[in-house]
Amino acid sequence: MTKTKKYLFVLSVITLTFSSCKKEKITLPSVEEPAPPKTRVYYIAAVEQVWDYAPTGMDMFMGTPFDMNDSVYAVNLPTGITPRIGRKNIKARFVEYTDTTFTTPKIVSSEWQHLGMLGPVIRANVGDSVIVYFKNNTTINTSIHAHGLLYDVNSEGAVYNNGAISGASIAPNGKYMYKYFAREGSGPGTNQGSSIVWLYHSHVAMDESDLYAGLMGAIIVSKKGMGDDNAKPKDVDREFVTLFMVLNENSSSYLAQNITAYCPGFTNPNPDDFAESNKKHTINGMFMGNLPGLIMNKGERVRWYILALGNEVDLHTPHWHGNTVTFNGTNTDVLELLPAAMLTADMRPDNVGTWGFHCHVTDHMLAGMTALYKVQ
Ligand SMILES: [Cu+2]
Repeated sequence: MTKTKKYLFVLSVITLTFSSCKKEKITLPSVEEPAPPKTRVYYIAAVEQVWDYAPTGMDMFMGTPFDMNDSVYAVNLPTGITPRIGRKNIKARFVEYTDTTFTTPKIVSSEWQHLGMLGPVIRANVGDSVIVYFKNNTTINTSIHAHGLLYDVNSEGAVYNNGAISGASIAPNGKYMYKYFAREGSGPGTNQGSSIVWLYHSHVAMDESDLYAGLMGAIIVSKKGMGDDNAKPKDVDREFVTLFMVLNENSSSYLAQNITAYCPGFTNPNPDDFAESNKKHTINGMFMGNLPGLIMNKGERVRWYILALGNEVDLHTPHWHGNTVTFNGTNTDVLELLPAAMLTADMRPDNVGTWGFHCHVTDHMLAGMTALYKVQ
């Protein structure tokens, strides 16, 4: 190596070392590109099944067998003066499948076991399109009506004088493709966090008998840049969706079928005989502490999406024991719900244990609108 070459070599090494040192010292804010807009495809069928409101056969909230009050709603009395349908009912639910053949249901992961009766969560980032391939595998007319997302009248999925020529009411065995777009207004507003929740449900009959059959679910929309590739909010570790509703089986499309199936010894059925016992006070279609899967770790960033549907009895005050939530910049442990309310609250659980999560309306609590959640 000549003297000059040696000099240049040393100089370049110094320069490289210096520049790499310089690079280390400067910490630029990480600029993350928002996930590119996607078309998210779901295959959802409405299916009939026998639903059990309390599969353990116990009042898990109290840790006891059904008491006198629980029995009104939970125990089947097939004959006698006061027949009761009990905890099992024929219902319709939205179930997610793997493709348009609607033969293989998608496996519900452990973190979403708590959805209970609810259909699959439909997700989008603002700017995404959503396509739902829908099949009606029930014996009643059904639809999907989405809140919050942008749709044209033929993807509105609702029966009324709206000029729809398709999509409003899908007959048994019918198929339909619903198309949506997550516009700015579908995502969180300036006072909201990185994601918000919307309802979707069947919207065929004005008395909502198709909805009372059990056809409902949640949509989660993340802010542009705040949702990951799967549209899950990046600043949240765990999400829960809970829907509070007095599922009145007297208002369901399947009332007559349920009377025939579960009270065969009862002639001249009069729905009034079931007026109270058919009001199932549920969280995600489960009562008396039977909802599984509300499990989280201490210190996680937990987001609760809280929904309600139903009638004038459906004013609920979900209450968490043991931990608090932040809702619209306010700390609380009780939220206020009215039918079709859609709220998003954040929890940073700091209190380990198994805690109550229930509606604080006394009558509803007594009727079993209760669950347990676990911080581990
Ligand atoms: Cu309530």
